[in-house]
Amino acid sequence: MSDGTQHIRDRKLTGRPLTVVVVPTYNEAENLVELTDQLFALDIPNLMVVIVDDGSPDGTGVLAAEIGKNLEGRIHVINRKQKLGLGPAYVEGFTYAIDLGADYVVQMDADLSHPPSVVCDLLYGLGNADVVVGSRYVRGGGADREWGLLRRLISFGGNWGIRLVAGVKIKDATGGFKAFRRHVLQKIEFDSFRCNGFGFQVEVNHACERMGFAILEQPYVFSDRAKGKSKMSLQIILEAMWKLMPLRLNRSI
Ligand SMILES: Nc1nc2c(ncn2[C@@H]2O[C@H](COP(=O)(O)OP(=O)(O)OP(=O)(O)O)[C@@H](O)[C@H]2O)c(=O)[nH]1
Ligand SMILES: [Mg+2]
Repeated sequence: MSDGTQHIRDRKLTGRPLTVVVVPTYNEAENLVELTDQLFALDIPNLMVVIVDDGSPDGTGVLAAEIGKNLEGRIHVINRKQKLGLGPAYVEGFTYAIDLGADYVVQMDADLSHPPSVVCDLLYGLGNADVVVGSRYVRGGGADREWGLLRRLISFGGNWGIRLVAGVKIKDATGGFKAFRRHVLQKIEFDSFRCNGFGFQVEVNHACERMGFAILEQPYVFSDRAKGKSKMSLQIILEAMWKLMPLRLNRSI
């Protein structure tokens, strides 16, 4: 696979910013082709995708490299040896994206719960903000249309509880669909983060608020994964509740 320098050269020639989408994966082979097809069909001129795979037994990492062969260095694959969690995977992917020279970095799940078409809206929002957070809980956003009332209440209540525990103002504190200007990721001190699971998303939001970055919430409608299995577990939920508590002490809201 090419190292992607062609696109960096293109940027120097055209002056177009480089957008890098970082996607952590664990056993997402069933979703990867659809995801990358949809992303590269978007009207984003200088786009690269970084897949951070944790040694998926279903061959996601190998598949990602295969897909990349036809895409002239637009897909980069970071192969980690074992499942080490969402948070560290993102930190590695963000660092890689910055090293590639990304002007804008997008983060999203591989399971198509985050609609690729909304990536354009997130990037558009960066015209007026440092960080744009995809949000299910602002006007125009929402959860999967198939969800019943109980599931909606659990999801909304969980997010509300976490916001309270961590002292985060962003309405969708737990989601992992966001776009950042380069300088934001360069300034966040990821070494101080404690969560490996979805609590990582809350830590990022907390850091962005505390550092005074301009933050916008962009509505989107979340869809349940159609293929593959969720990696959510009770352990990850408990980790978030337990490790996020001290965050509130670091700020007043
Ligand atoms: N590299 C890496 N990726 C992970 C790990 N755990 C989850 N992921 C990926 O992170 C994204 C979110 O994981 P999901 O299993 O969809 O979890 P979720 O979206 O919080 O929960 P659901 O709503 O149940 O799907 C997906 O792209 C996963 O493949 C991990 O340990 N390492
Ligand atoms: Mg998911």
